[in-house]
Amino acid sequence: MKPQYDLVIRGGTVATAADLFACDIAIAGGKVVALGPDLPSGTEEINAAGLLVLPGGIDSHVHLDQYQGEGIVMADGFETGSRSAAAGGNTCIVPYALQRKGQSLREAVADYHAKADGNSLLDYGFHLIISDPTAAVLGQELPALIADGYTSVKIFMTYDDLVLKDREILEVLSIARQYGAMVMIHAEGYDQIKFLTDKLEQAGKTAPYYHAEARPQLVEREATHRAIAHAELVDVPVMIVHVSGKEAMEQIEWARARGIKVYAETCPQYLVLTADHLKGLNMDHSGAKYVCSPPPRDHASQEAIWRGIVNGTFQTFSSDHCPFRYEDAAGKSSPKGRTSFRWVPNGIPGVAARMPILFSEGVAKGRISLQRFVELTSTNHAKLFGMYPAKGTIAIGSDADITLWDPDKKVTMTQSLMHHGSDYTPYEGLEVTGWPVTTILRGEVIFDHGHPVMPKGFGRFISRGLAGAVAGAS
Ligand code: DUC
Ligand code: ZN
Ligand code: ZN
Repeated sequence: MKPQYDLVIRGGTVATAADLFACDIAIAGGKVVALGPDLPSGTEEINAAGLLVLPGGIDSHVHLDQYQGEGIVMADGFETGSRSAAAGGNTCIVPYALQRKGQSLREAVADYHAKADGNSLLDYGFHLIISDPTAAVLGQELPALIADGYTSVKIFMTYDDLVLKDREILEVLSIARQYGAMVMIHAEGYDQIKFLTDKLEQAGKTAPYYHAEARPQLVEREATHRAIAHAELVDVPVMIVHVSGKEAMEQIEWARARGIKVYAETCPQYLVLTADHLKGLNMDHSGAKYVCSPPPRDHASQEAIWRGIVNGTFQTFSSDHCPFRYEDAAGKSSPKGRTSFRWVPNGIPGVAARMPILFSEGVAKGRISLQRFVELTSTNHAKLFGMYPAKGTIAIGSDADITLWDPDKKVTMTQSLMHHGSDYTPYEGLEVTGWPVTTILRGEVIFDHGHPVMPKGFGRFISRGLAGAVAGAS
């Protein structure tokens, strides 16, 4: 008899954000078409006995091929970045299309399409980074782009090339409110950072570690509060990204208690790294490998972040993959970067490490349920960024984006497993339990047992809808 389906995944344990059940999954035309026991045969069959069958990971905070200033080159474009994401169990990423000052937003989006086109192994959308909110950007380009499926925007409260004034933030928020876009906010205050950086440099404190001292939690707390107050004034939901510790969390929890709609994201670096990593070996330049913003904090902050992961303060867990090479004049070791932490490019790779770290530290250690893991790594990203239920779940009619996960596999994280363009991983040597073994996008195996299977370019651009509701967020 002719097989009824393209692919049947048999004998696994399926986890969604809501349920955990044993069943087979039948796939046809890239979609899930049947769920149940003992399904008829498929042209291809995968035996998933002993494995978890999860919605493919969605990482909604990834930087690829993004301009970082003269002479600095990001270590991943769409080919290596999406391959690394697939190695880590992801089927969809949402990188940024960065508007440079003076540039039209449309032009920025066209540039990033050209970078991604034919290169991405995974499906992808784009968040817009607005650095120059001119009248034309706010009045025409942004509304038109939101209508075209670029339904989220990131804005920055720091960085010379990106920082927006408070008035500009308010203007972006009010356009987002009018057209229904989600605004992600990088909440660290520009002037406080500049002030502290100048003082540290004057005192001769230029090693990478002082990056952390130039951006203490207070700086993040102040900006988080200001961002929330702006959101309250305009009456629009916002998402505070890469929350690093207790002080920013308290602002978010305070706002939620007042009925302000604030979503929050955290990342693996705030669970397994601390500022001590920035000290390197005796305060040498190797600390630059861990320079990211906000910086990793201390053990008490890690515990606070866990509390927020468990109790629902956080809706998403993303990598903030922002990769540079270490032994490279165009990366962490630029001649200028060696003179002061001020010039070390901010960001670390993590798109392949994100899911294994949360699974191991969260699920395997009994801190969170498998359903919460799925919510944090996939479902809520799809809901908040307008891709649900095509993405982010396993249900009849959804895209067959599936990760087969070995919950018992013990792995020592190491550079060669990351498949990224950086020459290091900040998680080198970390022992984890649980690892993605097969990544399936729209019914096709794209990465299997450590190897890419599909060629680059298999991924498609996703025009996204507006944000949907997320359980647990006020
Ligand atoms: N902000 C990010 O979101 N990513 C990397 C660097 C940064 O400052
Ligand atoms: Zn940021
Ligand atoms: Zn980022």
